Amino acid sequence: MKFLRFPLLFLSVSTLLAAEPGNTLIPNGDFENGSTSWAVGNGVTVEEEDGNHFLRIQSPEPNTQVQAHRKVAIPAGTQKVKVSFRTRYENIVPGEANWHVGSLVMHFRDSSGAIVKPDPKPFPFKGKSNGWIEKDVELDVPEGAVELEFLLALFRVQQGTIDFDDIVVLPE
Ligand SMILES: [Ca+2]
Repeated sequence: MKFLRFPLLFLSVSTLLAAEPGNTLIPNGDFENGSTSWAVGNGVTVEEEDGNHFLRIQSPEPNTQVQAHRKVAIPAGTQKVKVSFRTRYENIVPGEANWHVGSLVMHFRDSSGAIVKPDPKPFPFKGKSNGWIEKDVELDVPEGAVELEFLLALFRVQQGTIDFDDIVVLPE
């Protein structure tokens, strides 16, 4: 029965990868504790499928900004962070401006709360994703930055739904 061992090995590796990394800088980036640590606006909910929880942002009417946000502390001396997340979206019809789409936007901020440039490039999403997709980016931490702010949003779209899960921020 040797052939059985490969599927079992694969299963255990998958299970390990699904666990929240212990040293992520963004607790509850996987939404398993609901919206704890997140500021969520109207149209934002935490949903559950097969025991997994994720954030859902749904446009209630055209030209409305619907968002969740939070800031996470960047430990002193951190030069780079790797940000990864999963998203799934459907029927996102953009609004009038080119930034009127679904988006994950990040800003570095200094100890006074001011934005520190350069701003990380936003992740724009429109149309549909055909299921969950994974995204990641490595960011240089600008000098003076002490926090990384996350904005998950539908920016004044005509309609649409976007889900986020497994947001992880790892110092490198
Ligand atoms: Ca989750």
